[in-house]
Order: sequence, then C-alpha cells, then structure tokens
Amino acid sequence: MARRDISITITQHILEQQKRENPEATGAFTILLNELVVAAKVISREVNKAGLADILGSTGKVNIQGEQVQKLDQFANQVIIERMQHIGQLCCMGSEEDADLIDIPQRYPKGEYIILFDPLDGSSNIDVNVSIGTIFGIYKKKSKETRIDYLLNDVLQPGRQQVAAGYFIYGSSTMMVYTTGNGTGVHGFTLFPSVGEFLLSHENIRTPEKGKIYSVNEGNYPFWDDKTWKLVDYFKTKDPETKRPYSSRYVGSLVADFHRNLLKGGIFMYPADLKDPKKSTGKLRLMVEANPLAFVVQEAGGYASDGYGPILDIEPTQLHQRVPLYIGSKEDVKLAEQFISGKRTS
Ligand code: P6P
Repeated sequence: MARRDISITITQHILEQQKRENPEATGAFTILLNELVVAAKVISREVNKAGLADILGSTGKVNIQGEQVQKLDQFANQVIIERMQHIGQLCCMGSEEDADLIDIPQRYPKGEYIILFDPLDGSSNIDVNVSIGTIFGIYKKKSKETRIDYLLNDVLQPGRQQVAAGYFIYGSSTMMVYTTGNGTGVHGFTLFPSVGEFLLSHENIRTPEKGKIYSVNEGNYPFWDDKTWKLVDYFKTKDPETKRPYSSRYVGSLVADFHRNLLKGGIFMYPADLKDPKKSTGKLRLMVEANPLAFVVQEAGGYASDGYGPILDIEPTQLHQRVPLYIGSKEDVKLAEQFISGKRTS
C-alpha cells in the first residue's frame, strides 16, 4: 500500500477498501458503516458533555442483563437504533440493551445486513471518567426472510461469519477501530472534533504474539475453579526465562482493557465464575462483545477463546448468551486454553 502523505478520513478508507476488496459492491455496506460513524460522533459528544449535563445517573430502569441502565446507555442505544433504521440496509438489529431483536419500522426499506451491538459498554465507569465504548458486529442475512419473528436464525451465526466488526472508544480521545476481515487488516481512526472527522491514525494494527500484561478481575478469585486459579497464578509467578510475572492492568471497561492489550500485547480474561448462577458461563456476551472483538483480534494476529476453542467457531443458541473470554496475544491465549482444558497445571 502506497505511503500516505495525509491521514485519510474513515469515509475515504471505507470507500477505497470496498473498491479494492469488493469491486462489485453496491455501496450498501459503505452507507451502513458511515451511518454508524455518524451515530458514534453523536454519542461521543454526549459522553464528553456528560460531566457537565445532568445526563449522569441512572434512569431507575434495568436492562435485559438485569443491570442498572445509565441514562447515557439509553441515549447511545436510541441514537444507534434511530440512525441505523432509516438507511435501508438492515433487516434487523440486536442490542445488549434490548431483550429481543429490533425490527426496522414499516416506513423504512429493509436491507440484507444485521448489526449487533453493545451501545455503551463499561457504563458503570461513565461517572468516574474512565474510557467506555461501543462494540459492533455486522453480518449478512442468509435467508430470504424479512419478518422479525423469523430472523433469529439469520442473526445467530458464528462470529467467523461477520463481514465487519469493531469498536468506538470514548476516552482521552474518541477512536474507531474496525476490520472487514479476510486479510484487510485492522485500522484505527482518531476523531478530530474541530473538523468532525475520524482520521486514520493507526494503519494496520498488529498485536504482539506474546504480551507482558494480564487483565482479570482478581476480586472474583474465590469464585473460580482450580484450573482458573492455576492459570492466573501462572502469570503472577516469578520466572525470568518466560518474562514473568506479567504486569496486571484492569480498568473494568472491556473496550479500554481490550484496546490497550491490542496495541501493547497481553491477555484479557473474564473466566466463568460461580459468583452468580446466571453468569456461570462468564459475564460477557457472545454476540455483542466476544464475537466482534474476537474478529478484530484475529485479523490483528491475535486469538480469542472460551478456554476450549475459538470464540468465532461457537454456534450461538441465544441472542444474549454469555461466554468465558480469553482474548489477546495468540501465545498467551493458547496457554490459557492449555490451563482451562486441564492439559497444563503450571
Ligand atoms: P467486573 C462492564 O460492565 C463490563 O461489561 C465490561 O466492560 C467489563 O470488562 C466487565 O463488565 C467488568 O466486569 O465484574 O470485573 O466489574
């Protein structure tokens, strides 16, 4: 790829990539991704204003996950739904905030794509000014169905079937990181509020084969099984030959923890735990968190596992199913699989 003398906008990047990778493209995918970028700009503005406006604090409602819904969660969810529903490229949507699939109103045309998203992940960090994010995965529907009651099978596809995935991170700056898979690479764009554009800032992100960081909520230690104990203890054990102990870094906001490890290397873990029977298969959601980030990390040379095999190969059975997640540098995640599957104990 020729060296660039200026940073191109996300819009230009998507167009160039579509022309290169998908010459017969109708432009539908480009419209879809660009509208998502507009939604993220609106969310970014509110997240950055949140400290000033009275938009903080909860609404007193709870979402499908039984979690307190923060006003910004609701706002972000509405912005994405309202922006995405009118572009005529989607047959339906799935959101971490909504129990059921979201239909496209009759007044708008339907399309061939499906978007699954977590509108504002890490929301418990909103009022302490820690980075939070939007995570998304895009699929093409397989059937000819258009009615919402018959589209769940089109939605419950393994993560490997995604045609694009990525996230927006609202932190010291707002960034978008995305990939369309198939060797097209992972690219990062930084929002320049003064011009209102996301400009290419991290071209072709590659994550290190092996890291020096492990990320896990050690407060869950009493609720783990012995394989998980042995795995986490491995990263904390002194062994100069394997450059251990690793550094512990855990923000408690998946997008922030994932993004740091993607760039620097390392492993993020959210193991299954016995703290909450509803979350015995782990806290994180397969369709709107694990699959999109697994798609990104694989394209960047990393790997994502549920402890036994690739996240991207899991055949989904429910829209909101949870999954244990080990994601990041390939060598570290493969090692986690050896511990969790019992093949290794130290
Ligand atoms: P815990 C935030 O609520 C979230 O869904 C992810 O962003 C984050 O990685 C995880 O939960 C943190 O969970 O149990 O460590 O607070």
